[in-house]
Amino acid sequence: MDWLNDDGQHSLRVLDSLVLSPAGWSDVDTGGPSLPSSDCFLKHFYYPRSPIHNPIIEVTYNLWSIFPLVLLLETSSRMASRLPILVYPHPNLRKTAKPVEEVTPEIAQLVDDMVHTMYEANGIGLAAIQVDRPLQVIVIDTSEEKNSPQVYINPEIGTSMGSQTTEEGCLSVPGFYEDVERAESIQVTALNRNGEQFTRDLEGLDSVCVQHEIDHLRGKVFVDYLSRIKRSRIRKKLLKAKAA
Ligand code: QAP
Ligand code: CO
Repeated sequence: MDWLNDDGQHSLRVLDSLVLSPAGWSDVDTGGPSLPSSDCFLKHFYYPRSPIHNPIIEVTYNLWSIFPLVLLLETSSRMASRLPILVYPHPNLRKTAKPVEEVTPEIAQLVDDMVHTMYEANGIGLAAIQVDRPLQVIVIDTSEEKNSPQVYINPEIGTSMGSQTTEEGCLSVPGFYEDVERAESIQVTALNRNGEQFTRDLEGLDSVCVQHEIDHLRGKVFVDYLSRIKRSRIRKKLLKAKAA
């Protein structure tokens, strides 16, 4: 929570929602290097790539002037972490994911970590199984700008219609892409990050991506749709790459 920066000064990362609380700090979100205080000033300002994460502000401060802020920080959640992704044929990719009983702050943190991990790995979808958490949680973002994360907890496909063939990849099968045939459109019911139920009609890439991720929750990987010969070639190459 508190560490020394290069100059040996104390430095803090502050969630912007908290910065609004102390009097006179509300102009911080303009991003300028202009925090108006004699013993505390804005050092650095940036937005992480995931919009559902809070913007981070780093301030250099006088220990005593920041004291009320330190108390607020103790109740806040930590920054999103990049989680290690299991690579095929890791046996844990074959587990069956358990339903989430309640969307607790820990589950919300897992969601944030997964979105962050997906963006860092340049993915468009990630299931909790892939980060070795066998829970029914998936995140996707098929937008061009990578600013529209979608969260599906305990997802269930109601109806599905038509078919489409898409070249798929998988963060757990790095470097391999193959055509897979799936339903064209689906209706999915799930919980969001706030634990609220929703139903959505998906088509195109969103539909493919959610179907691919729901497969992960059942221990299924897209290579299972390929011929045995293609699958064993991929398996061999990834095992070899792991050993190297
Ligand atoms: C599932 O997969 C998906 O090999 C998500 O080197 C993919 O995000 C559904 C990725 C395509 C539908 C169509 C794969 C990134 C990302 C790699 C991914 C790689 C870097 C895969
Ligand atoms: Co995948």
